[in-house]
Amino acid sequence: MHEYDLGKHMNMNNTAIPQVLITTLQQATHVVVFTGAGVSAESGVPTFRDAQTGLWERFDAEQLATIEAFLNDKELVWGWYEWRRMQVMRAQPNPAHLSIAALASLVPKLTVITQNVDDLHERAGSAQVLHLHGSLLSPRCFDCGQACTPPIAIPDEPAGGRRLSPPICLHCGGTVRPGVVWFGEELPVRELRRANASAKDCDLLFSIGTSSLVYPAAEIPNLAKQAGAKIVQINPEKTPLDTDATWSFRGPAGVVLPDLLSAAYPEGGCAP
Ligand code: BJW
Ligand code: ZN
Repeated sequence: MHEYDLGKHMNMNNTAIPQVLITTLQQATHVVVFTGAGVSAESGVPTFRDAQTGLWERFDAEQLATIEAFLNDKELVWGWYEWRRMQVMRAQPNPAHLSIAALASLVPKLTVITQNVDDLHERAGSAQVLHLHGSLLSPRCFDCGQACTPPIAIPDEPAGGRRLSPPICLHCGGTVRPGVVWFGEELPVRELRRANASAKDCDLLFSIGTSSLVYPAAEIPNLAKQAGAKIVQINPEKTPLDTDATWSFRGPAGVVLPDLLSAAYPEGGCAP
């Protein structure tokens, strides 16, 4: 693994981009971008596990992100997810999301796979994003699975602790639940199958802003590597993927990605 080396190939924002990576990107036929919560951190959406700012620093995952938690206290869980949906609705895509969207027109084929439950990739312009962990914006009935239009906006609660009754399903009278994938739940089969197939097919995979701790999503970069792809990681912190990444950039995605694109595509890259 090569950590990026300040002092070589410096560009506008002082990220060192190795020439071999630039060439690999320029020659790639299928690029996969695999993202986690860190890609939305610069939009003000909290990550899960970051010290001080991560959601799990302040909230207990087991009391909120499992089926058992929902069945135990629906108002607590629904209120927490509505608070987070409001945060996402107020957030805007950042230069990392915009760079990923721009990459689609710079490489022959791009597949975007995200663990994120926000819609910031889509709002930046990415199409056909594979959401492995669902979406805050797609609630559905707990009992019959019927999709439900998200309720209208509610005022934000700074503590994120406001209890709210979940809506009732118009189809069967059941309770509406957040459209996310909780611990112990199966990932959406179609998305996971497509994500795994893309990983096995690509020649370059970017793993951006994920702690690489949650499975089966965390296997995706390894699937790509086993199939011969090169792996680029962008994350300010160390992760378990460090040993398998070909290049690791220890920095914020909103800085490193625009630098990488302007180094690889000086005339056609995005300048978000
Ligand atoms: C920046 C940055 C900047 C900051 N720029 N970077 C194998 C081994 C062990 C356990 C398991 C296993 N297989 C399955 C399991 C169990 C479990 C699991 O993985 N547990 C581990 C935690 C131990 N997995 C599951 O339960 C999954 N389901 C499953 O396996 O089902 C099996 C089944 C099959 C058939 C039938 C039935 C069942 C489901 C996992 C669902 C995960 N759900 C969550 C919550 C979603 C709802 C919600 O939003 O509340 O998804 S958990 C949470 O973690 C969320 C995320 O998508 C996921 C990943 O987190 P992510 O994105 O990596 O965020 P962080 O916070 O961890 O990291 C952020 C990173 O960004 C950090 O590294 C920062 O440094 C970095 N960063 N600023 C770039 N500016
Ligand atoms: Zn229903």
